[in-house]
Amino acid sequence: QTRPRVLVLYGGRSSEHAVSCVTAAGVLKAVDEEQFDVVPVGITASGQWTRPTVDPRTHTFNGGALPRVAPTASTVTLHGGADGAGARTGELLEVGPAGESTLLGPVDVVLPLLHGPFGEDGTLQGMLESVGVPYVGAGVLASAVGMDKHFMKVAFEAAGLTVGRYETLSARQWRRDPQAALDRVRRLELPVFVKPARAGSSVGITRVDGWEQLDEAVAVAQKHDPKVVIEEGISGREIECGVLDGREGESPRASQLGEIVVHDGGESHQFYDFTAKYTDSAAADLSCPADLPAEVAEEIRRQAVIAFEAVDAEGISRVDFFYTDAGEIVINEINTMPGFTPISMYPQMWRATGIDYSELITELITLALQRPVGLR
Ligand code: G1L
Repeated sequence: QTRPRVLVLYGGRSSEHAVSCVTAAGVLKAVDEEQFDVVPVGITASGQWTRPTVDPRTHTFNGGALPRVAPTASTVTLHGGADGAGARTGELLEVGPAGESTLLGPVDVVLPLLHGPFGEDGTLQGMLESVGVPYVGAGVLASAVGMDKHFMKVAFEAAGLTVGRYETLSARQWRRDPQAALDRVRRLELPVFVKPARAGSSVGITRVDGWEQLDEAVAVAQKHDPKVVIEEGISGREIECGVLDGREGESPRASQLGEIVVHDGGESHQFYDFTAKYTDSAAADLSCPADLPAEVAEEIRRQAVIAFEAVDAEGISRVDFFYTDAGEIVINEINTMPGFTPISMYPQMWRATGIDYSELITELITLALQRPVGLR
């Protein structure tokens, strides 16, 4: 019996290249090699696909991360193929500097541990759809929606979830009448958070406490994305829930809840930065399970599954909420590619629910292998 061949893609063109390398190190160490035949392929910051020059599973690196993916003379490509029985698979090929090619064999499923910068999300998924290879996680539309703070809210509102007050400044609205756009924003209550609509890792975000700061905050956000979202600040506890898809037609499963506990000097999650999110010297801790009345926790878990379905997510998502002092549950965002190192929130919340990191990886790959390619 042959093990399914899993292509682990990491690195990539986004600012989260380094995060992806940390994640890949964790995943490659934990993946069950008795069940899966793992093939790691790195993507450089400029988009070249390469085979790692050292074996990332046996080699130990500084800080436990894989090194940034560096350009090499040979390039790896993935294209559509068929197995002996005519079933679709992916085929990996390595093309050398003189154009000579080497078959690297079939790929049964892709585990994409990366995402593109704004505007690009869902693009890797689209490429995998057209090749015809199944992959772990959300599809094209859900990946794009999960990256877009505006359309995410539209989907949540349509599903009856409560979102905070917000305004969107599209590039088109800004070109047409920036003054009208700013007037619309000034109807919100201060403080507001000005954010690029589709940038990852909390870059380009400004907290605005007086309207005289708005123009500059919008300019900063627009450097990262021509579309900007302005959100009213919400004061409340920050509660997260991990959602893991159900097996064959079963409902998605919600984890124990985690609470982000910001300690002294730390800013709230609405604002916290790359360091706080991805290093363990963070200004915030996760408390799991969150100390909440049972019925509140149950309701948040229920809403997390609704949010997952509202954006048509698949496989995995982390859903973030505010639980206000008035006892209101307000959804903040969904992340279809949550932090996924062994110490990230998502794996921690599932550990507290009884599924460890290796089991989680097995479950995600198994879900992807069971999923049909194409319309579903
Ligand atoms: F493949 C999964 F499971 F869907 C998946 C893919 C990517 C889970 C989590 C992630 N996250 C990351 O790759 C990242 C946080 C390193 C960058 Cl988005």
